Amino acid sequence: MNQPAMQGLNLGTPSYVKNARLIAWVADMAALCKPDSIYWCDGSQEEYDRLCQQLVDAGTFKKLNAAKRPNSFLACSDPTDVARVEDRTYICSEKKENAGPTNNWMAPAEMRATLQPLFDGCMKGRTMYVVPFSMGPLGSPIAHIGIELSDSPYVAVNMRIMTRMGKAVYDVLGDGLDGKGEFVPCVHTVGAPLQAGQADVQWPCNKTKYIVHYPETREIWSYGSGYGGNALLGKKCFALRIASTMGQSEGWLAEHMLILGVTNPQGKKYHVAAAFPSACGKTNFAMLIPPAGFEGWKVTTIGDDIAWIKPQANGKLHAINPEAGYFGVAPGTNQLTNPNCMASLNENAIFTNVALTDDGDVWWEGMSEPPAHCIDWQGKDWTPAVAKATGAKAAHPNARFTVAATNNPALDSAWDDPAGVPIDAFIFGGRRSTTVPLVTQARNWTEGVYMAATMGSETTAAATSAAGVVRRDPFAMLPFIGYNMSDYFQHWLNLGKKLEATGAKLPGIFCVNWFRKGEDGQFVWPGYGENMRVLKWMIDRLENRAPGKEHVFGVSPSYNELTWTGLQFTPEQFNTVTSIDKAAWQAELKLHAELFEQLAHHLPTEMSATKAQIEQRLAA
Ligand code: SAT
Ligand code: MN
Repeated sequence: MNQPAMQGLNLGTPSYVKNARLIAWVADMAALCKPDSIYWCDGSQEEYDRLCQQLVDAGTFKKLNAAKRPNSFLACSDPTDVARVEDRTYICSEKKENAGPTNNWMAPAEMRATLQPLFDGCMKGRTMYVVPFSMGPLGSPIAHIGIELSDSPYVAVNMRIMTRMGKAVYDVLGDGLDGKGEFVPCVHTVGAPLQAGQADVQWPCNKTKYIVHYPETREIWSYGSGYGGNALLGKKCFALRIASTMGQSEGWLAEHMLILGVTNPQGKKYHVAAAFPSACGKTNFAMLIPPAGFEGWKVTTIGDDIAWIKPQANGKLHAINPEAGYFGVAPGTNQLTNPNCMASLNENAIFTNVALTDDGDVWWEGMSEPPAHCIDWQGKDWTPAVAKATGAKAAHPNARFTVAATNNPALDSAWDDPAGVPIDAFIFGGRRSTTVPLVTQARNWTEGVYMAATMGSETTAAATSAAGVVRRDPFAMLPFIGYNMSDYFQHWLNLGKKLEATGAKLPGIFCVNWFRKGEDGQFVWPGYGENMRVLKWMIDRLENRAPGKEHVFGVSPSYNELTWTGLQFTPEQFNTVTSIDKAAWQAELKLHAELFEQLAHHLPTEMSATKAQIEQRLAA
């Protein structure tokens, strides 16, 4: 055997792993983290089953009733480790201005000095899993490779669902001698080393947490959390934060967008990429079922959360979903709001922080009638009476499911196509009870970038701040941009110019708001499947079949341009969701001005110029 040994620990490198940089890096990380052993994941079903059983034996997983939910598991986390930690997330670029005013920053050298003692011996008593993964179809020119080292088997099994994980990644990676073989190194530890003989806990983690990105060297280091985007490093850390910086330097886009296909009754297919902040029904939109009156229309899912989009020589933008699974919020998901999602969860699913029913199945708020009794996500007895008296939730509000995209009955046939799909339209959506119309098309690329840059959502009562405050979330990328937000706006503008120069037709850019409220405080637009009516109007616009009505902000439909078959929706109701209130828009523009002040450094002049145009139209 010619495998290198580090401090007595045999790396055990499989013979099919040939990339010298990778092997050296694993050796370095093993020497630092000092795991008891190293395990190289091959991504096989046998391995997945074995690791799940190991998690059951360790008490992290409960196997669900096989008759009700075949081959599915429930994990309940430590109550202090239940969501992404934005205040512990850092972009460590050499210069602070490159992280920009919306990111936490520390100088790389200072961060490395901070992390060094934390990672030293952090995996003692544990196994270090080597998790090879491709973000995007294996070998696709739009895809990229990552390797995650993690001391969490929960991470290893979740990564097998969420990414193309396994041995075949090493074939794409090669030996690295041809100058190719690039990968993003991702190190993750729960930060809970075990002393000899010390028993493990159900959900190891550390109260100190660091989610760290080094954009220049394209590295991710994550310490102290086992949950979601903190630990499944292919997702927000790689596919958005690091990938956005790769896109900036290489001329492509990494976006917080779902991708869907929509096929009309004549068989013509369109592709739409849509960005929404959290709690705006993104998964529902990605799995939309056309309503009555739309017989013959078909909506199919390519992705539910992230899009990587690369311009082609012909000026088209081709998009892939870099992920292979869905890590979605369970509470609120049900048979009425999202039947395709419910069907996706029938088997081979991992649930985290939902409730366990007495018959060994799962339940969450909003799924169905509450069970008479269940065990809540913290292991306590839960009954509707307890909930009424104490407000206790059976499932944590950020409880999640992890399932393969292939579970989705509405999965698009091209979802795994290495060439990606050509994007015809971008949608940007926020949650606003007033001001922003149901749907607006930007008159040009710059106006579209302006819409995306200024999008916002009203905070819900559950959030930390007061309800009703508008939180700006440019491009739904606020927590996910890996560099200066204003440079990102510029990147979008530059791309538009580049596409225009090819003479190709640019994708339409639309802004939507499903959440306008009436005087009674109730939502006016029915949403869900009915959003198809808006989607169809967008397609009519792309085909020059709908003249629309111009207003200060862009172009919106008149009542008769939407198809109303199968829905009772009066012109008065339509007016409530589309009207433009001058005073509200004047106040809105003051908020845009505040945002632009915060982003003043490198803010493209096109942003202030577009704002001035809207102001002029308002004054006219
Ligand atoms: O936990 S994730 O980052 O994967 C999902 C989210 O919080 O948006
Ligand atoms: Mn997301």
